Amino acid sequence: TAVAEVPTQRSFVLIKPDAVRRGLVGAVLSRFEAKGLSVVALSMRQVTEELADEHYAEHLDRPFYPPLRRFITSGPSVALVLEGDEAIEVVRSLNGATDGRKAAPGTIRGDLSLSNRENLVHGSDSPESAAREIALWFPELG
Ligand code: RTP
Ligand code: MG
Repeated sequence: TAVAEVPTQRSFVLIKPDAVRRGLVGAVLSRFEAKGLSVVALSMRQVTEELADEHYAEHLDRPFYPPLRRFITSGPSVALVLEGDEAIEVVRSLNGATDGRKAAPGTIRGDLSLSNRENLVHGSDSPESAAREIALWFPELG
């Protein structure tokens, strides 16, 4: 029987304004690179309210969205596209659970965040989300 191929994927990652403010861009990026993921694109961005609303379209009606939008537009972020075997799931496992207080030690959020909002990093949650987010943030990669 044939063994399923491991898919090479691209994931969209955002190193959020709290990480930039805290001087943790290098520490966060190092974890992804040390894992073996490749940087395909990298750009510092000041997220506008319009971009925030597109990026977080699925959360627009949530009660936590207004403070999330204030946070994500509060200073520059670093946008990345990372590539590697099963990159989407690998990035999310490196990121850890959403709430930094509950995220496992050894993960980026578990080691470096104490917040359910200011949790340092975003990673695409599915191949469909990755395609949508990469097209939104890096249309030149399309
Ligand atoms: P992300 O999208 O940033 O990778 O994080 P995630 O999948 O782990 O979490 P998600 O549910 O997509 O939430 C997006 C971001 O919104 C903030 N958040 N605040 N209850 C709250 O106050 C709350 N819940 C989520 C976090 O910044 C989260 O990463
Ligand atoms: Mg999410």
